[in-house]
Amino acid sequence: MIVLFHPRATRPRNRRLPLAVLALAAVLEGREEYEIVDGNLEDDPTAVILGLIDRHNVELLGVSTMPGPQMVAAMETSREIRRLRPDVKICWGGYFPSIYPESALNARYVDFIVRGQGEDTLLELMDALRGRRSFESILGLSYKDQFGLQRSNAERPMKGPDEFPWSPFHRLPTETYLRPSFFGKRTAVHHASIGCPFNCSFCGVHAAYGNKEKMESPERTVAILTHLVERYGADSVQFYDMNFFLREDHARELCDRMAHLNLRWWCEARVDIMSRYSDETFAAIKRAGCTMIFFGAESGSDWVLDEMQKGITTAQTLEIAKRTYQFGIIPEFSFVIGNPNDPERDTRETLRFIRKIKRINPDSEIIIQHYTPTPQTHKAGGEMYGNIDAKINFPDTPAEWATKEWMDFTLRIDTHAPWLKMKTKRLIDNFEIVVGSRWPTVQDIRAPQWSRRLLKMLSAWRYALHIYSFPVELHLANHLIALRKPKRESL
Ligand code: B12
Repeated sequence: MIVLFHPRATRPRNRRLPLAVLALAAVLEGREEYEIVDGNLEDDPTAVILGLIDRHNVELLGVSTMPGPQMVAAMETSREIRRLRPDVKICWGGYFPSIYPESALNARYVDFIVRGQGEDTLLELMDALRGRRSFESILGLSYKDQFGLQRSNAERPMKGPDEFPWSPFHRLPTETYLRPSFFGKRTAVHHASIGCPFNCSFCGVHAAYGNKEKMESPERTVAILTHLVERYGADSVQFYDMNFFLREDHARELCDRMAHLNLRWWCEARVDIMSRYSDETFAAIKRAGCTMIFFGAESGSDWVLDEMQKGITTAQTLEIAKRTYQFGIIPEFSFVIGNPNDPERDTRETLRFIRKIKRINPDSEIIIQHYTPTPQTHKAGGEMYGNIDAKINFPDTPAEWATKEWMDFTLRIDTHAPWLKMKTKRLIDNFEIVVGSRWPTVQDIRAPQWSRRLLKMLSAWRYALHIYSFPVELHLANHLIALRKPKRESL
């Protein structure tokens, strides 16, 4: 038996379908005996895994892990299983081992790591474990040889979603994953494409997927959505693709085909691509139920966008702010502030730019993040954005990644960036709370109306007068609101 483990990545009330293990389960279905254990559902997943090991012949524990708290949960369970059942082989896959392969493999309790797309690699690994092929012949696999030395095989070329079977939703209590959100009472998640063809030098996606994107056929996307609607009652969906709208003809066809499902949905897109779309396509997107689109606007300075190799301009972002307003779609603009070469200028210009966006489209949701470097070792000549490779030493082991300092880094709470003066960091954080109070996010469905009114009232003068420092009253108000929010979700 294979146990696919998805360690806890979020609070139970925010749980989503664990797409990574479902994608792996799809290729195991009907060929291998397997079980999925989801840490977002189970109180004690380690005990559940131990129970499975005791009742079955478990040949492999496959652990899916993203950087962040999910990696810590992966580490704790893997360590415990290795201590109590040392014969079970453990394989890590997902974004953490794909971006930091050596660090993951340095753990004594990790025998194999799968970099990038995992379906075929997992099947081939099972063959190798059963002595039917060699480990060195498996693309995308890193492992320890008989002398304990790390071996890393070549990358595996990526396949498109249509080349794999559908996720076996029946192997999970799928209905319990459709949670209330701003988009509906029962929000599902789906990935309608994989990979990203762009080269942004702050992003971790190429480490897992190179620089290609492969799209699912519109027929298949609609068939899966129809299944989620008819079988599980989904009324809304979040598309987790890196670029949902890569091609206009594809977007148009998909939107026309899915309109009858009456779903309200969210997706991620690029401002350069969508600013070239026609009004008819925007209207079709809106008709199909698109409610909100996430855009990586990243900066209010074109010189910063160039340094990031982002491939967009600030003019395109403003254009999108305008057009989404015209078509009644909420844009969610995300910013990565703190250019290592001139963080002060980047911050000044970006805050000014965000104010401009709000003037054009006050409905815009604003997400502010501190620049958190991610290794670009998988790209030819890949240097991290800001040329800071020499200034940062990433941890060598999962245990070091799990320390408070590196968790704060991963979660973008405090990156300890040597180029960011405390004064500038504070300005970014203070601006974030002022703008977030002046326009509280519509996505917090548990926030009562009074709390929105209170935050708007308290922050209006600060925003109007550009006074962001010491927003103590806003911190207090947010704290109070968090305490008073209903514990159980309701719409
Ligand atoms: C959904 C999602 C989340 C969800 C939860 C995901 C979950 N696992 O439950 C939430 C919202 C909780 C989340 C949170 C965070 N996320 Co997130 N998230 C994503 C997102 C949008 C989709 C991931 C996904 O489901 N992909 C679909 C599956 C099918 O693909 P996959 O995960 O790559 O799995 C394949 C392979 O990796 C491999 N594989 C995976 N696991 C395994 C296991 C085995 C055994 C094997 C063999 C293979 C294998 O095979 C799978 C099938 O091919 C990605 C961006 C993206 N579009 O990919 C970001 C992404 C993974 N997140 C990211 C980050 C940074 C975070 C946060 C740290 C953000 C923050 N500041 O808080 C947090 C940390 C969360 C935590 N607790 O650890 C980054 C990671 C890269 C990086 N820069 O470090 C990404 C890439 C976004 C980005 N562009 O920066 N996230």
